[in-house]
Amino acid sequence: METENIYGEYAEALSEIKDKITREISEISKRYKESTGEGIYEHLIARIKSDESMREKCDRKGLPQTAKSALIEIKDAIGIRIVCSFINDIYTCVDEIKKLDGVRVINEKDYIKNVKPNGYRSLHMIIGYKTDLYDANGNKPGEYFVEIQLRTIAMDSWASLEHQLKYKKTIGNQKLIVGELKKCADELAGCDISMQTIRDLINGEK
Ligand code: 0O2
Repeated sequence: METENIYGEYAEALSEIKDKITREISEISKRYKESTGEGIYEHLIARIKSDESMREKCDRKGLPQTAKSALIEIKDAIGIRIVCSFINDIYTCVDEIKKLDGVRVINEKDYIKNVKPNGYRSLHMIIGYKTDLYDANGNKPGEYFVEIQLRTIAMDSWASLEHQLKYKKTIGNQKLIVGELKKCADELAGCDISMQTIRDLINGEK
């Protein structure tokens, strides 16, 4: 028997909203490029959390596997990752996203200022996004949630490698590996700061 996708009748709306907000963010970057010559980010990836991952997340959080859990309780069915060249661009991007029509900030976690103990750096934002479509609470206009992660290229490479390594079965040396990963994260963070300084010097900012 074929099981229905956890997002059920809302699957199409999710995809529409993902594309719409992606377009709006890329418009912001285009505008910046027109006025400053540089885009606000290097690249952006948008995804809908897979049915399997969402069901697993519902289980992990002790929630029933329903569209309501997936779209109301869990707020990262739509995920957008914005990878910026420089640290300051992350904060500019955040400010611009907050100004978009229909956006409401639900929460913001700054793991750049408050680095996770393993060295993970990134800025996470959950936003509510108003739409003419029905949401899983039965409201129209409805509200869908989007998780936005913003990182520099260096933070992104570290997170991708750390994510890969986490799933590798390691026999021993766990402590050493964790320590080395943290060292890499801190060294990369140092490079991010230097690159920002170089850019500011070139642009004549203090
Ligand atoms: P995926 O497949 O990446 O989407 P919650 O989202 O409620 O389960 P929490 O802790 O409140 O958990 O969320 P938080 O801290 O905002 O982190 C959520 C996402 O950030 C994770 O998604 C990862 O993508 C990323 N992340 C957080 N910490 C780390 C880390 O130490 N290393 C790496 N590589 N990524 C991290 P998921 O849920 O793992 O799934």
